[in-house]
Amino acid sequence: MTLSKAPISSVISYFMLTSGQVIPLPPAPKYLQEDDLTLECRQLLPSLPREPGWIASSLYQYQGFWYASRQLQEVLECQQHFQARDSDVLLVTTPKSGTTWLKAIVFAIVNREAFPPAAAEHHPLLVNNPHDLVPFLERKFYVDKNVPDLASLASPRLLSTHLPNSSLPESVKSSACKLVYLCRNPMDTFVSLWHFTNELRPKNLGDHSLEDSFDRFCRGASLCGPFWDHVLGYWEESLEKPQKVLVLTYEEMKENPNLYVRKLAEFLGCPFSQEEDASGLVDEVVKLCSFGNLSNLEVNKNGKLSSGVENRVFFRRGEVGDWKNLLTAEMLDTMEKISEEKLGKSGMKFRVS
Ligand code: PAP
Repeated sequence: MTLSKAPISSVISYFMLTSGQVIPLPPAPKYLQEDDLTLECRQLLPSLPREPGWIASSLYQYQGFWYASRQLQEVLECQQHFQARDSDVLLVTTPKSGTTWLKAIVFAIVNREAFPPAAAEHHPLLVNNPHDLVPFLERKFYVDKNVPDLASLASPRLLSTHLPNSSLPESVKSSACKLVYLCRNPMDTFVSLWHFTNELRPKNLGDHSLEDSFDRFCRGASLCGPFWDHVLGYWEESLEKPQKVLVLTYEEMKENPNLYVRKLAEFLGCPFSQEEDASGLVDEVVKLCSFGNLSNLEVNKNGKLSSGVENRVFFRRGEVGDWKNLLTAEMLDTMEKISEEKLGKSGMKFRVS
């Protein structure tokens, strides 16, 4: 085919080579499409503070936190339509804090009777990415007729969100639903986010510079940032309502996963019985959900989410302290100062290495 003769339409994007030849680009994956926003969202965007995006073109600040335009539309929709039930469990994270791992663990805990973790070959986690088993509140459930509505899910529902505490839908605050909040030290969260967003950016844009991304993360202009305000909101809520909100850190879960699997089961009202514990069920949950196990499954190596994101990008190294391979002593110092300033008085602390 002669590339320069390719027909041009408004639907397909084209790329012009230096030779003057024009080649069609494959359609952008769903998570990069920004042209199908609701009228409400399009009208709101121009009034919001704006920063360059990490994956899509821009981030917008809404109720104090930063979102890409598609994500913002989903936030608006779930704030307007989501009806929490008393029996709901919400898994809450800032992006790259261990969402995928938490989803797997809690799914395995609450479904352990129907799907015993040891019955390995029949477990849903072996053939589904955890994001497909625990849906986000802020997804296109309310407008996309191809996606089942959250209201059609049977109770008790297991759901997730990246929303900050102050922006949760009213019904979450007024119902007796439970929230598990998992966070991770800001250095590893930032490094994981930097790798993740570079994977998802259109390849022709190249990688984000580490320094510029670091500066933006520290200023709060990152996906669902400011990171520290996100953490503080849930930390304070957990002190006020310990029966409703449980705060865990990635670092403590990595150090002693069995302990936190037990804690999670207790908090969710389904503690492991002595017999279950003695039979090794807690160990089985930990093993099933381990980085080594999940990251090696076919579905997580080659599958894709409906948003077009490849499952493999949710599994990189899964370690505490990987930031040491990338961040300078000065960057660490900057992060520590911000953490002290924002969280110091609250009592919330991260283990750094
Ligand atoms: P999300 O918020 O976009 O869903 P999330 O799952 O929070 O992403 O972040 C992925 C991180 O969790 C990755 O960290 P890394 O970049 O530092 O490696 C990923 O490797 C890690 N992760 C994924 N699954 C597990 C797991 N089973 N155990 C421990 N860490 C995991």
